[in-house]
Amino acid sequence: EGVQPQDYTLIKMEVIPPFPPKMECLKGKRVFLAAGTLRPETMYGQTNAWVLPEGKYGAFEINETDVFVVTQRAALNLAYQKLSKDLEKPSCLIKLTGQDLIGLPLRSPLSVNEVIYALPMLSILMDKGTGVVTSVPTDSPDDYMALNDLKLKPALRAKYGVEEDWVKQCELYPIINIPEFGDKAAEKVCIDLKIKSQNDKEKLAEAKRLTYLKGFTEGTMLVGEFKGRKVQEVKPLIKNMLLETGQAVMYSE
Ligand code: A2H
Repeated sequence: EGVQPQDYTLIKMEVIPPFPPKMECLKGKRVFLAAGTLRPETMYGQTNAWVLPEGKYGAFEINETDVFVVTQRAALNLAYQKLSKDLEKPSCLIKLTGQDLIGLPLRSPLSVNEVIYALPMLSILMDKGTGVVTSVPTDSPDDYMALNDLKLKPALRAKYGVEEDWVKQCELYPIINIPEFGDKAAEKVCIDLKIKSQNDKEKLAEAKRLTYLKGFTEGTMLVGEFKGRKVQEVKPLIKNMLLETGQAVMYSE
């Protein structure tokens, strides 16, 4: 881990009941995949969630009603940050793998799609954030390439039991304009840099660097209540709106 603390906004992506048999013991609880993001202003463009298929997750009680699906490591950090039913200690109701989560239907704040699905991403790090990521393929090169892989490769879908419909509904919905890169910055940069797949680590790092900086300094919102305003200006406003409405919590590590 780095020396600098990282402050993530955790987006509460609610699992829509009924739960699958594996998760039956969670019946009656509000269960969320909690996705760590540094770009809360992009949540309008969410198309799906990402999990690591072989990753180890758990369903942890945050309070009397809410359960977060995250890594054990994140649950421990959350407990130290007073986000646990028990004092300074995670309360795990059930262990799950990423594979168990694939295909779960979710309702996520600000997303245009009413229902989105959890899908596999192979580059997820289990020692960063919560191990759950929300996908915004218009503005995140990693998300764009992981989705592109699933769209183009039936064998990859078959391997992880991904239905074509879960991927087909992930249409790129423009949310931010960047003068140099247009309305779908991640797509443009991935094409320009000729990135082949989600495993193309070096080029993806360059794509991220380009879009992350420009998105923040030069981006303008195309949707939502802050349409027409600069990303830099509205990012804290959107973050606070999500926090105040209980649709997100802060998490640092
Ligand atoms: B970001 P940093 Cl639109 N493994 O959110 C891999 N990636 C992870 C992760 C994990 N365990 N936890 C979080 N992330 C992703 C939105 C977004 C993000 C956009 C554009 C860029 C971007 C939608 N996905 O990040 O290493 C999350 O994706 C570019 C850096 O802590 C999170 O923000 O700096 C970001 O990486 C955190 O990365």
